[in-house]
Amino acid sequence: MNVLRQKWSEGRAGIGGWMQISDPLTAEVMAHAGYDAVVIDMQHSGTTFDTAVSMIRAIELGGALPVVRTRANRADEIGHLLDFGALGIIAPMIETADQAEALARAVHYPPHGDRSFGPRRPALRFGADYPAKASETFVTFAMIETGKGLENLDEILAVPGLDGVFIGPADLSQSLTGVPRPDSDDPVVVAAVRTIREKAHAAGRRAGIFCGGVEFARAKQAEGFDFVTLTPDLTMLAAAAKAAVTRAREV
Ligand code: 3PY
Ligand code: MG
Repeated sequence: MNVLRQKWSEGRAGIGGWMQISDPLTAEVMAHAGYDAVVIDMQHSGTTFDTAVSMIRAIELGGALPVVRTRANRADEIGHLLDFGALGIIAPMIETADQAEALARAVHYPPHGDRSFGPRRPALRFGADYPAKASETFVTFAMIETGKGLENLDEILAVPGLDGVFIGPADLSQSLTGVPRPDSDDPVVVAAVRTIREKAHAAGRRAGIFCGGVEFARAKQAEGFDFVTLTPDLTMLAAAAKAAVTRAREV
């Protein structure tokens, strides 16, 4: 079973890593750290398709679920990533039910969608009957990260074929308050984040959220979020490097 579904069936949240560094070895290191899933962020990194595929393999090797936050809500990119082993898709900037429907159609084979047949890596791993069980193997999230997405949330949540919604707090905060702040404590953003979680759960869907820091992630988990992603790799590298240099200069 997809490890995120496994966690949810146990009433627990999935913990994700977030990768902006475009490198397979780093992906393997991240996966070995013990995250349930590691998300390759293709929207805001330099990660190309070929590198993403190598990172997907490395994440599998490290024992975590390979998930991709795609550059856009595009069926060709999404199908291609599923064909090469992504077991989770997070599509950015979903603002309407039509866009959510396009996402659902991109991930599922007919009759529930339009995914074109050619599962190069999943066929190796899941066997000849992969097409019949494909939809069970991956999870799909529509990102809610604008005021418009929030306005249309009820219609988006009513679209079949998606596991849930995933909040992009920086874009959401930018859209609602004019300032892009992850982990925002602005009351307008806090209320929107709560509304998205509550509505997702009322609709029988999962709620995930990007977190800049671990304390924010702990708080969101305690509130009932089903999937939280922790500090991005690049941010952790920058903080660790800076702390080491600062300490070394103290002599
Ligand atoms: C956001 O916070 O807007 C995201 O998309 C997370 O990277
Ligand atoms: Mg965003």
